[in-house]
Formats: sequence, structure tokens, C-alpha cells
Amino acid sequence: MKMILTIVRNEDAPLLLSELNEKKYYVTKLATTGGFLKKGNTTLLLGIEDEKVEEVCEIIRQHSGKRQQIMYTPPAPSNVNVYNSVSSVPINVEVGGATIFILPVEEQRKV
Ligand code: 2BA
Repeated sequence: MKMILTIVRNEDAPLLLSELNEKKYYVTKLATTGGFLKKGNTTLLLGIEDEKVEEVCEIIRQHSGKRQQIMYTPPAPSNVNVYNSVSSVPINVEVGGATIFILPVEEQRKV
């Protein structure tokens, strides 16, 4: 058995949690804070069988892994055109990224 401890962005947590719940995984969610940026993040704990580790890592990657996202820069005054409408510039930014720790678990007991 393994304990998966994963730290994800708060924004990524809701969809990741629903996917894990839908796939019938037991999850504990902790509200945590990154020690470097001092910003809130989410830590999830999952006790799972060894053979499920890759599947769970893949679900985490799909919902919290690094990915490209189009963002629009705030319009600069020079971008106001003759029709008085503003245009902002789309830029491709990298968002997300999860940290995963996989720990051995000797036994799970419910008493
Ligand atoms: P990430 O490496 O994506 O880490 C995101 C968050 O995951 C971290 O938040 C921390 O809460 C957790 N985390 C990552 N690796 C960990 C580990 N080995 N042990 C325990 N927790 C871990 P923050 O600490 O606020 O860090 C935010 C981002 O700042 C990090 O993104 C990384 O890009 C950078 N960073 C963190 N510590 C750094 C350091 N000592 N020097 C330079 N950059 C650092």
C-alpha cells in the first residue's frame, strides 16, 4: 500500500477532487500554505493499493499538471482604437504543476 501526498494549486483542487471521488478513491484534503510564496495551496492525502499509483498520478497530472493557457494582458492605453474599444494581447503562459510524494504504508487499520 502507498500514501500519495500531493500538493496542488487551490484552483486545480475542485476538479481533481471530483475526478478522484468519481473514481471511488478515498481522499483527505488539507488547506496548506507554501513555505516559499506563503500562498495557500491544497494538499491531498490518498491511501491506495500499489497498482493504483500510476493511475492516480495520471489523474493528478491531467487535472493539475503543467499546461499552457492563453491569458489576455490588460489593455494598454495605446491599444484603444479609433472605435474606442480596447484590444488586449493574448499570451501563452504555463500554469499548474503538482508535486507528488509516494510513501510506503505498512498497514491501514480502521478501529
Ligand atoms: P513548486 O515547486 O511547484 O511547489 C509548489 C508548492 O509545493 C510549494 O509552495 C510547497 O508548498 C510544495 N512543495 C514543493 N516541493 C516541496 C518539497 N520538496 N517539500 C515540501 N513541499 C514542497 P511554495 O513553497 O510557496 O513554493 C512555490 C514555488 O516557489 C515552487 O513551486 C518553486 O517554483 C519556488 N520555490 C519554492 N521553494 C524555493 C526555494 N527554496 N528556492 C527557489 N524557488 C523555490
